[in-house]
Amino acid sequence: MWADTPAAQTAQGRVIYVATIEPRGGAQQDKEPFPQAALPAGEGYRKTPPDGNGRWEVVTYQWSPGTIVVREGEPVTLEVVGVNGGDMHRGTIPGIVDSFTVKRGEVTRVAFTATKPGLYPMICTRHTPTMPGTLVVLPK
Ligand SMILES: [Cu+2]
Repeated sequence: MWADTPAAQTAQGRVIYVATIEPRGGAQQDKEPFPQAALPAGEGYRKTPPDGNGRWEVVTYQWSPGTIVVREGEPVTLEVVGVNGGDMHRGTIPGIVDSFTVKRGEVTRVAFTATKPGLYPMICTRHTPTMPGTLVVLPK
């Protein structure tokens, strides 16, 4: 079983530690009224109306850190731990990494060597539009 998990992929080069996180806020309706305006569409935002106790909440999802810097030609491994944001994230870095899955409580290792300098989005296709990170590939 262990051999089949993503974490079994061998780390190569520099290891960069990343987490999926879920910033969360809320208030009591009587002190801070629930904002009625809808948030932009997509699973990347979640706003919960006041519950029986008058408590309302807002949640979003992020990669932490949101900006990752590597060098052209440098072998790196992202070691991504699923902390929050639901049970699972579906990641992609178009042009660099086709897809990877991050599950809560597990580490997914994403090994790559970027060969072209530039800015690449690191997207979670489940939590759009709020979960884009940026992979910065510096020229050699
Ligand atoms: Cu996500």
